[in-house]
Amino acid sequence: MDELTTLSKAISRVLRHRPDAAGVMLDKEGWCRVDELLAGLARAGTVVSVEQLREVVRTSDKRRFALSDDGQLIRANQGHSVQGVTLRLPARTPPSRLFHGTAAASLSSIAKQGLLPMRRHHVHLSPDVATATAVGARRGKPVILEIDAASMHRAGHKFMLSDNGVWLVDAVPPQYIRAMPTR
Ligand code: HQG
Repeated sequence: MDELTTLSKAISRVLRHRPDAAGVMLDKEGWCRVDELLAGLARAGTVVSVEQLREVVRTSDKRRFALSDDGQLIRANQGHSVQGVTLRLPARTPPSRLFHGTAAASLSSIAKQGLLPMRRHHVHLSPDVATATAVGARRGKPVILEIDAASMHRAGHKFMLSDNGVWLVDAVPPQYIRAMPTR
């Protein structure tokens, strides 16, 4: 793994899951002071310069992080599990179909329960099959689920779009999920 990826993972962990591990506080929308984050990471054994941090933000393939306009604050755009952070994203009308990549081993449980956020705050849905495939491939050979977002939306489910293009919902009931044929 290259150095920027290692740093990106360390920063993701603090900003999404474990601010306490670096001894930093996130505000209600997930923002953290950059100087506090760097000091906290250094205390925890990962020394990162402001320039490296900016490079991580700039080069993140999924635009995982956002810096405030003045550069003083940073947050993860989505993916949180930490208590007390609520992204205030507006409700949006989704495209008629969305996709979710998962592992074959999860299918029977998903068929019964639908998609649940598991340890995160939301279920993450992708706008295209290629992205869903990459997400699912993190767990081995991916299985792609097609989500009938139009029907869900009509039924009153709230959809939000993160700043980096991930669609977020509280859950997806089984009746809106269809497994796509594997290619
Ligand atoms: C599965 C990455 C059994 C779900 C990606 C997934 C994404 C169930 C896993 C972001 C289930 C949760 C999120 C049920 C859901 N029974 N399994 N009822 N409901 N699952 O990592 O969507 O690189 O929390 O299918 O790109 O895989 O980190 O969610 O396999 O955007 O920036 O439970 O993480 O972004 O896993 O990935 P995750 P995800 P980063």
